[in-house]
Amino acid sequence: MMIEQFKQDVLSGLSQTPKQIPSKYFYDKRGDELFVEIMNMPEYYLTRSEMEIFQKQSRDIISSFDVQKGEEIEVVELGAGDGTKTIHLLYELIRSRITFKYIPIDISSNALDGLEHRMKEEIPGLAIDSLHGDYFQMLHDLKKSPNRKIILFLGSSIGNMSDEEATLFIASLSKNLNKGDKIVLGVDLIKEKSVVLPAYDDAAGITRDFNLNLLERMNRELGADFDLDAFVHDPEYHESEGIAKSFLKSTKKQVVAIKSIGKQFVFDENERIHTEISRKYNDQILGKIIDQSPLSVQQCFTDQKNWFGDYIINRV
Ligand code: AVI
Repeated sequence: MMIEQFKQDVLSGLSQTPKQIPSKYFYDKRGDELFVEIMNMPEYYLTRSEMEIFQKQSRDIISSFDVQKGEEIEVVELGAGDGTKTIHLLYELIRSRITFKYIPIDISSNALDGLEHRMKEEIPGLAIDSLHGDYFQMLHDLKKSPNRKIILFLGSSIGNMSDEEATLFIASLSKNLNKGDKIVLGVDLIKEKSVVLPAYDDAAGITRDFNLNLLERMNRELGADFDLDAFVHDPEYHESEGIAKSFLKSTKKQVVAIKSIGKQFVFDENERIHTEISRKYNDQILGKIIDQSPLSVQQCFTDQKNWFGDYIINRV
């Protein structure tokens, strides 16, 4: 099923001008490993900046939740990752004697198993209920619970959506929330090119490998014959637009065959495949996205350099 979708997306993406492939296909086993390396690179400030916010401001973040005495809440994390930021928030909830359940949701059951194991080890007695599946389906099921929910969507994950996709995502999210629920939305903030571009064009070439892995994946899974030496990683960022974009650029005129699709694709010299956008935000851009939904921004926590923001958003 998954492979059929992959074939369809590659066929339609490479038949378009300009050519494109959805960035979700970066994340096979190798892609997941490379992304962990990316998060540890000196140039990739995003993870460190958001970590600083959770390390230093978890108490204030919790105050913003406005939990009443005796109230029980549910902390629901979308795309839970490794939980290294969230754990600071959970520790602080315990310190504040707030009764809560932690509910990570992910489409990867592997990721969830690892997270649940680690969290239980770090926080004995933690009430954790991990849910495997589609975010919106799971949130829909959770909507019946009488407890107020805090939804965590961290790590600038929303940045990999176009503004139209983000608007739809936020609208679907808000439909599955009750009045009084809150969202903690982690976004990378618009800033100068000299900071942003190196995060997507690191000196060690890890991001290049991450991007090129998409071609390797198509070779492996779709029987394509991409020559990895004939494509280069080609990232760009314009501060006025606030979107980092990654491309794979063909260094020569060439024809690539994809066996399982039964098609050949012609690449001109310097023709590019658009593989990813990483949208950077400010108050106005976020405002436009939540404008048409029953949500309002309460406040924003930023790191000391003002590079990353965790917005507290209310379902009104
Ligand atoms: C997962 N996502 C938020 C990362 C980002 O910064 O857009 C993916 C990434 N792509 C290249 N480097 C990191």
